[in-house]
Amino acid sequence: MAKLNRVTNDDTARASDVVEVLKRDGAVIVERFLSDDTLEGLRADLFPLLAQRSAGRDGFSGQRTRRLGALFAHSRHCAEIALHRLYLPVAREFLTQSHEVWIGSQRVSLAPDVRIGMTQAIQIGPGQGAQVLHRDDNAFLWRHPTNGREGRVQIMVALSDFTQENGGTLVIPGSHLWDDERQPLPSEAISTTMRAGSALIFLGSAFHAGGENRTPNEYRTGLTMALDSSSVRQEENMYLALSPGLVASYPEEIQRLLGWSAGSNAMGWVEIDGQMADPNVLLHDRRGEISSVTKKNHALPEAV
Ligand SMILES: O=C(O)CCC(=O)C(=O)O
Ligand SMILES: [Fe+2]
Repeated sequence: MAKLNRVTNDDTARASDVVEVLKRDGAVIVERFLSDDTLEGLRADLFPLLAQRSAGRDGFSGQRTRRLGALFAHSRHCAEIALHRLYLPVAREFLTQSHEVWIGSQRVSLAPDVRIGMTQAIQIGPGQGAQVLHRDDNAFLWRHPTNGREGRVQIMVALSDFTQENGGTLVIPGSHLWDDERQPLPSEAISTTMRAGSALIFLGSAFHAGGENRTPNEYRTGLTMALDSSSVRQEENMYLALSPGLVASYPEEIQRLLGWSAGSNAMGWVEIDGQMADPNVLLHDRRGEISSVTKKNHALPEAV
């Protein structure tokens, strides 16, 4: 395949269109993903902070690449990306598949929720060489082929134009279907070319890398975010990156996506008055409303 497939974010585009391409290719470009106002807002919030960051200290991070994390602390527009109608429902489709398990004598169906696993603005500077091809779900030691059970659906939103010359993300379409023995080759990768405001969505199992920036003075800036299954630990430590007060200032859906939730598979509970409780109540000082996650979510038998 010589190029990545595209879906345009217009009135007719549906999440299922994005899912279909992702299942087949492992990656898809969504054109006009952001409104012009959101794009301008993100650039105004993040570019001055990126300018103050040092470049990476190792080859993978990129010695001519600047990175900025904790993005929900730096731009409230991140919420629009996480909740986007062509991203969150797409991620849910891949990440929230149910599993049948035995709990005592009961056959119970458990499904993970979605969490924001990491956020990062990445600015690739002139002279930066290509990053090595990798899978982002390596962080979870995920096995491949995944047979459709993905751990991550990642997005790379272009905050500047992405070109073949300035380091547009390299992707190997179809590599999400490969096993763990097959080595990725640079000759198999193609560049993501897209206008600022468009986005590349790719599965955690797809091989990709930051591209080489061969321009004399052009910076390539992208905002990446991961939506992960709540059955894995978040890669970025959100509980240290974001203060509880800041998280509380976002809508409850974002609070839960950021990890302030025990979710449906009881990952992340906190003990309150002897109960394994949903931590979301601590953000709002609603301790009186605690509910035990084991009772609520697992429908456990009364006595085991
Ligand atoms: O900057 C990019 O295009 C991709 C970077 C990347 O894949 C990573 O740092 O894991
Ligand atoms: Fe990556």
